[in-house]
Amino acid sequence: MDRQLMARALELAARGIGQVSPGPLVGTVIVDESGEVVGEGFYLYDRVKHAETVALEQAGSRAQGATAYVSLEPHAHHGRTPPCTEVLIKAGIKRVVAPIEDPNPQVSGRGFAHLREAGIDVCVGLMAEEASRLNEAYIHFMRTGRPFVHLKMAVSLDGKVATRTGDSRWIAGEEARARAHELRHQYDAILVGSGTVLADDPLLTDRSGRPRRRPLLRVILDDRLRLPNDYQLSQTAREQPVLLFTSSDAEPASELKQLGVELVRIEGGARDLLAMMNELAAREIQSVLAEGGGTLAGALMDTGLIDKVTFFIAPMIIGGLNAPTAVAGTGASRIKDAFQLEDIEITRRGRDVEVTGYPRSKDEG
Ligand code: AOF
Repeated sequence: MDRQLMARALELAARGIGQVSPGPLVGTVIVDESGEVVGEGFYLYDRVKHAETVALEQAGSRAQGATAYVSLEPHAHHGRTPPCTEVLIKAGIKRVVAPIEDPNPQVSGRGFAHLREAGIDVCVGLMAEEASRLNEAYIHFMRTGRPFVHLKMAVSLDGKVATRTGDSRWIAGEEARARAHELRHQYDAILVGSGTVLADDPLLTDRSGRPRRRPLLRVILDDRLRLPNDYQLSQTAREQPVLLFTSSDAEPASELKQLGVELVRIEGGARDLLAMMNELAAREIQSVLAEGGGTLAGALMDTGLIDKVTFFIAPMIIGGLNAPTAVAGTGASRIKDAFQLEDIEITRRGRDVEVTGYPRSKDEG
């Protein structure tokens, strides 16, 4: 029973996808003493109200003596809202079931302590893995102060991302490409290297059709400032933000600026990806979907900045020694140094196979 209700709280939390960053996804279910669900709620950043408050308002007086299933530790500090712990205590909640602590240093552990001090029975740990996964970007952002970086690539069986002439449309089939748009919806920013932009002239928008709080920030790493003015990204920069990182201070910048492209100079360019991530974090970008190409993927990999990986593998062999592969950079010198994945999920996407996983030893520093 507890598990089913926590699963429901997580499901409610997920309704906030695209609308909570830089905050967490939170869902709440209130169940009265007879076992009836009397309130449900989830968090949306712009609604301000926290999940617990939404659910308690629905429950009204029926919250007296009830159990609250909350997908994240209720916060005990004054943020944009009064502490949720106080709201739960005042409503007469008798028991709180929550999977994990809130990694926000202003909260972590204090929410549970506050509830216990008020005599509430607090049960922690149920579905902790699922709850951590759901909020992986928030947790990473809170702990490291850097955005969560998910590398997504589409490759052939022989690991190529294009032919020797640069043709890449399409390696992944329709289902895999639809899935890629689902992924875009979950992220605050999309990141690509200028090589990919020059080759594909992409739009890089979220076409999931679902609501987002902030537009998907389109981030280009363009060391030599090669983005042409007449490309889709430059031409649509007024409607949807484009942020270009470059190490160049060349002249064409002024025209791109006029088109609405925001330029940020980082001295080291691709060699200083950390500076780029810090700049994104300063803009409250909690998560980044990196979509290649191989040079960017290699640089991210060599710098240890990848937190999650999704490869769509298409059943085709492109061949050619000079056809680009998914990950360039320096790479591993020995197999034992290769980037190993764990917690792997393998899913069929039409005729393609999706492999998603996490780096084996994650640098949380
Ligand atoms: C909860 N329930 O629904 C949410 C929580 O002031 P805010 O609204 O921006 O939120 C500040 C912090 O409150 C946020 O970083 C996180 O620690 C917690 N969010 N807590 O109990 C909720 N959204």
